[in-house]
Amino acid sequence: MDGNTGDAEIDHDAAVFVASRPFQVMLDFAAGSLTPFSGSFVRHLSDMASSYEDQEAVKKVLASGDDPVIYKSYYPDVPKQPRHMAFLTTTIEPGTVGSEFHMTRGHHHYRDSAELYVGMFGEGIMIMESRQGDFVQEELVARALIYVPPGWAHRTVNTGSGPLSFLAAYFGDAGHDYGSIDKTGFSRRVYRGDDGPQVRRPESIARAEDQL
Ligand code: PAN
Ligand code: ZN
Repeated sequence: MDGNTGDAEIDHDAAVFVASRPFQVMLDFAAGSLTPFSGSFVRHLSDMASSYEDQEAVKKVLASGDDPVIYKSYYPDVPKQPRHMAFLTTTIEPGTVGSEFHMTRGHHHYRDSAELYVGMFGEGIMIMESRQGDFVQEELVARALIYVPPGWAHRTVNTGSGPLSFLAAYFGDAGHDYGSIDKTGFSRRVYRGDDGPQVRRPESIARAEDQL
């Protein structure tokens, strides 16, 4: 099965715990991959077109016949069940769509549970938002560990000039809820500014709030 496919990925019918054997894989800090890996997925711009604010910019790129790779992930074969720990590497290519930096689609977990991010190389920002609307941003760079508590949606943004690569470890039965983020988005987005990255509310939301 493809990785991170939403609710379908959780093995609801499985016995409470399925034993599996210990294994070792190598983390490639140069390529941002795992060796060996049992699965991988690539997200192109067309796979997450609606995630970006500037829809004119998205249309322009896709109409030119280009469909750039935004990020690629590698994962080992870990049961998607309680008490297992899944992990995945992700490498986000540098660039912007309009003035918004390349980023992951972002998600909640169906089963609210914690996640640990480990920066491997590159420069980025993780934006996180609780179900109550609290917002936190943290820098994701080599050797940074970012702890995402249960109930916080998360998205990773590449603000650097080269690829951003990281490892994320999460509960086997966490599941990935993309729908709620696709619907509501995050309250902030990350833009290329004259003096570096800017994390701010999208213009459309800021305008609506001014009118309240
Ligand atoms: C990460 C993400 C990965 C890709 O492993 O799944 O970076 O981002 P999207 O899943 O938002 O496309 C993670 O947070 N796993 O739970
Ligand atoms: Zn996650």
